[in-house]
Amino acid sequence: SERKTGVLVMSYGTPETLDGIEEYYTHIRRGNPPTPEQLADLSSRYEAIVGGFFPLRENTNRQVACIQDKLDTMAPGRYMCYQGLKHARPYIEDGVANMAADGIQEAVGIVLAPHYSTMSVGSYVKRAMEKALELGIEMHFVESYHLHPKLLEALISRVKTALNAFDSSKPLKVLFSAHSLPVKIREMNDPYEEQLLATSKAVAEGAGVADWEFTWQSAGRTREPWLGPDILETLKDVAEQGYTQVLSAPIGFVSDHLEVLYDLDIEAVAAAEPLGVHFARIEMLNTDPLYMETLAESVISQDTWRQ
Ligand code: FEC
Repeated sequence: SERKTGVLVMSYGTPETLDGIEEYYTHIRRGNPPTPEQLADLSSRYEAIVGGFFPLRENTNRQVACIQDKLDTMAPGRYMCYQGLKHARPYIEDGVANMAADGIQEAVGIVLAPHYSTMSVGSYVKRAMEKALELGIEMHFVESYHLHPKLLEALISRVKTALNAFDSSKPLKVLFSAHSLPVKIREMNDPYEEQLLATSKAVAEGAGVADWEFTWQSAGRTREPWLGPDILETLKDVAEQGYTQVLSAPIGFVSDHLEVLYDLDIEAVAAAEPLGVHFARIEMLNTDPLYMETLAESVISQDTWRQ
């Protein structure tokens, strides 16, 4: 048939230029502009990361193009991908409006984050759903894909590869991590923690890793309590226990971006050094074909209009 199903691929978003950081940060803070100190601090983190100031934008663009390719292979002519970002243009609402402008009537939404939380994926879905209702598009959503066999396979192979670079005669801890969220998600019966532990356990088993822990990272700088322990605390603990090597596996993220290139590669590496711990991390998924297939297959499985 000629009618295409829209695919709204949603991602966090990043500024386009250094001048755009303030608007971006204000959006993340739900309209409250950051103080000059907060703005300077965030700008300096962007300036410190390698791979360009804002690698997330290119990575998201490439991911969306690769998902389109996979969908074209699996179901030629059926799908048309659109991008929708949480905190930058094109915003989620722009992506839905672009679908409507192209005459799309049915669409599937998916987020470039494998685990569901009401505060993460849930908020993307809510915004897309509201705009879709307004514009008369029927939308279904992939809420999580944290145990998709191809996602696990891609992560397991990264862990195995990274382990080869360590000294097998010295104690090593694998630290799985994800973005922390406010502790209040526990009162909402949120599946986030359980899903992250399930991915960690499956990847550890698949890679033959017996000695691992899950820890949080990148907690927000607000007064409310965030889920812990933070990876910087966990590093101190494992050093005290006699570990001299840590493999970091940030399974809650899928791209090279600030939370990985700064919080792990700069901040955690600097914290590990004086503790006598060698800290390295697995490669991010980016456009790994198995990850792209995970996304394409998850989209197709939510496309109930297919005959
Ligand atoms: O490379 C880039 O430009 C963007 C990197 C980036 C990713 C990312 C992913 C997640 N976040 C999540 C939750 C929160 C909550 C707050 C929050 C704040 C920030 C700030 C920056 C930032 N986040 Fe983010 N996040 C990224 C970047 N995030 C910058 C603001 C400064 C700071 O605190 O460092 C707190 C908001 C508030 O004040 O109320 C909550 C979650 C994810 C992973 C899932 C996803 O990708 O959606 C959850 C990438």
